[in-house]
Amino acid sequence: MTNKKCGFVALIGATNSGKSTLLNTILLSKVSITSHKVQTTRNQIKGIKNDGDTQMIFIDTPGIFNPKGKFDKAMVSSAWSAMNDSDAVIFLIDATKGITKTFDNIVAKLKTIDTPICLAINKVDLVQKDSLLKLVADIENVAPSLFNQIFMISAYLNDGVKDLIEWVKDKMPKSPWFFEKNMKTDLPLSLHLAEITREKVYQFLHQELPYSIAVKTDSIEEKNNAFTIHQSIYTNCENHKSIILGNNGSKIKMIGIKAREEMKNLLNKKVNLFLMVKVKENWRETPEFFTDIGLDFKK
Ligand SMILES: Nc1nc2c(ncn2[C@@H]2O[C@H](COP(=O)(O)OP(=O)(O)OP(=O)(O)O)[C@@H](O)[C@H]2O)c(=O)[nH]1
Ligand SMILES: [Mg+2]
Repeated sequence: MTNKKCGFVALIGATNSGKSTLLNTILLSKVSITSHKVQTTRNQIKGIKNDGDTQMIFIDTPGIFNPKGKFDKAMVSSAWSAMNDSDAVIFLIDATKGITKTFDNIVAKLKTIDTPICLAINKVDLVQKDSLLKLVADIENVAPSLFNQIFMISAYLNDGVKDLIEWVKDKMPKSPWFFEKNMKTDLPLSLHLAEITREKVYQFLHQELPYSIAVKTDSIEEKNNAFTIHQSIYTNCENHKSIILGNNGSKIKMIGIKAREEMKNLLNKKVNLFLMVKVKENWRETPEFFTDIGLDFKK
């Protein structure tokens, strides 16, 4: 008889609450991109954590927000589907934001599932203890007995995360492992590399621009102990294209340097990276931009 346990854990929360940061902290490795801008994660990103006989498959999801267009809707429904298919749910909230409209929306959905749910109040490094205690009391008022347990964590500082992992471990069902022992993620390499570049674009660009950006890996070639990678950065309009390029190409150059550095660490080989900026006005309505990252395109 096997003692193996294995299950799926959905990380659910408002955009910017720190879900991707938490995933990377749990894995002690960067798998999911993060940024201080909203709507960074666009699809489900799996991170695999093994502890003894237990395999925990954490699913980072797009943040919950009020979706408008087709692409937004596909992102949010991908988060809800992760929640529905999981063996345990971690609901992450930002301690500095408290109880918001999104909190109420998520609580309403959580009430419809039977899965064990814990609440992780994140970014506790940014708030006073008094206000935290009040927040917990308020939450217990609005959602009595919904949460199996409440944790106070700082995903960024890796504070309180160990106890959270123990909670998850305890909730995993008996099952053979789904992934090999040394796998950290099932993210295809081409997508992983595109995400790295998207993160760097976010770092270097003005607030509203990220929304209009998509990155695709066009080719990956390994030769003479080095990788040659070609990628396209898509944007909605010519104006945004010039912003991404910067004066004399200064911005795209910085994006390339930073992305290449991270790719080199991931691949452990020299990397030659070629970035092209392209305008595709309606990429948020184009099926391949959904399916490439595993989102459902609905007509
Ligand atoms: N001070 C502090 N900042 C944090 C903490 N956790 C996350 N952050 C920051 O919060 C911002 C958002 O983090 P992400 O991990 O990208 O948030 P997310 O929930 O994945 O966001 P979406 O993908 O847009 O839904 C980043 O700037 C993080 O560095 C924390 O514990 N403390
Ligand atoms: Mg994220």
